[in-house]
Amino acid sequence: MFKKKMFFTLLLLMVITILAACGGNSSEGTTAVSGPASSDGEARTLRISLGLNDQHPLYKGSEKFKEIVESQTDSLKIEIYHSGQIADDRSAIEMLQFGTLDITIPSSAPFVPFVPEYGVFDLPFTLTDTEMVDSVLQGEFGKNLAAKVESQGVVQLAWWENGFRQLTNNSKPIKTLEDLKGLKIRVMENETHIASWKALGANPTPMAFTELFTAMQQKTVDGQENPYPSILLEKYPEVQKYLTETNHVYSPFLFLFSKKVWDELTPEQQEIIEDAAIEAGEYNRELTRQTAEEALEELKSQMEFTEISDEELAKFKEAVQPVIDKYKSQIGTEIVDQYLAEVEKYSKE
Ligand code: KDG
Repeated sequence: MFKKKMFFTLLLLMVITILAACGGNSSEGTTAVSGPASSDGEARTLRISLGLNDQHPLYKGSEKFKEIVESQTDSLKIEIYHSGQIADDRSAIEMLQFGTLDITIPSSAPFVPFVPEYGVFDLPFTLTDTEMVDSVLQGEFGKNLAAKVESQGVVQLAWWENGFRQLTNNSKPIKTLEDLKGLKIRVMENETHIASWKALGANPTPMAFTELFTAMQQKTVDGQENPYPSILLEKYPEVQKYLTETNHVYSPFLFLFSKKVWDELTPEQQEIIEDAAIEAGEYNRELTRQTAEEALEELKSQMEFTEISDEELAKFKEAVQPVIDKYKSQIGTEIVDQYLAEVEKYSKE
């Protein structure tokens, strides 16, 4: 009898040990990449996932964020993973929701399936210059919008900048709406972007950013659209001949933090991180704008550059107006009206 009891006790102990050992790997099946809570005085490691490479102002801004945080506390360490090493934008956002990743800074477009109101930024030809961008995003509108995301298991700490998006392709110079007919263009995984390029006569293919360069190299697509810094620093002239200035959409970057991880931090740690995200965001925006100007000059020497005349641009805007009307309700009529009012207000100033 005693031997039997001993046997079962030992068995129980073994099961508990095995279960404890498995606890480290996240139940969601993804490898836990969020740093352990620091109970033993060890610094907690926070990992940032980025889609762009380490030459981009997004990475430079993240380095600034790391520098500020680590200069203010020994309790936090920041590790930056660029070029989609950990995940593409959508998967990275999902990992934040699970708490298996701490920070990601995607464009707003891949975030729309999570919070539809962010679709306001996908409405073409609304934001037209960086001063307008700052007055809309750094003002009440931006603050109120960012406050809507916590229900999705993330916290938005700041607005960083991707920039005004431009068109590249490998087939022909684009000067007119007619030139876009049938052009196979990679777009972000976002319904409004797909509908906009269809309305312009092109043939849009939604795809994760991490797959884009290969798709152009293998001619799965003819072209793509991104801001000048990404076009230059991700080396698109190696696989694209033609560059067209369209400024068709402004893409903000969202500094997103896992709500699960956020709630585990101390109020002091939260304050340091939030202030650093805002300060590094200012640095990122300035650097991105400077880089955009320099990149355009460099790209003009590497690609055939064309611009769209005001007359043709009016045709572009007319062609996408039905898309704005159609997606207004899907994004949310109230938030779209507020957004367009902010844009209008600025245009009148
Ligand atoms: O992480 C950065 C990417 O989110 C960003 O570059 C996405 O603009 C983007 C695109 O074209 O997918």
